Amino acid sequence: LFTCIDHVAYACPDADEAAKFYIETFGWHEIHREENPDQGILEIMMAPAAELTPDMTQVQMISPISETSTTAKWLEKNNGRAGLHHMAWRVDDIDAVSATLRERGVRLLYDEPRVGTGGNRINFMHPKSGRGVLIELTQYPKN
Ligand code: CMX
Ligand code: CO
Repeated sequence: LFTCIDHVAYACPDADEAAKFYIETFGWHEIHREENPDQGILEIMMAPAAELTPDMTQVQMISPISETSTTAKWLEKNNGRAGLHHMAWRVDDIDAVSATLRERGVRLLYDEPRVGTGGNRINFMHPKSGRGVLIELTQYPKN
């Protein structure tokens, strides 16, 4: 059911600046960027190669674009310090995975998946269910 770690997310006040650092210092590539008003963030997907290959793990740079976003709250609680924020597992069928996880007592944040990066369907396991780690589930659009 789980394919791979789709991305690890880094929350910071300025995702653009963080992406620039990865490009200039590590030679990474910007794969995708978008503003997600539902999540209140700017997100930039970075990868070690210019083309995303199946199963490649990305780094997602996120920064708040709204003061009320959960990412703004997270940064505030972290005294403005950037750091690792969540990891995301790529899944084939988020509805089936969610149902199984719920059966097993895992707390998911949303009743139904919401729209994430590139139109993916996403949900999150609460950090209390993820042993202290916020875990995202992400399903790519089926073509
Ligand atoms: N990683 C680990 N633990 C976290 C956490 C994180 N990113 N964010 C919060 N927590 C912990 C807190 O430390 C706190 O623990 P204690 O109760 O032990 O102190 C607890 O969770 C509650 O935290 P809070 O600061 O009171 O925050 P909220 O309950 O208001 O919100 C959460 C927490 C997870 C529900 C909220 O951040 C959320 O809805 N996240 C999902 C959406 C999201 O992260 N969007 C950005 C990324 C979008 C994307 O990747 O596409
Ligand atoms: Co994410």
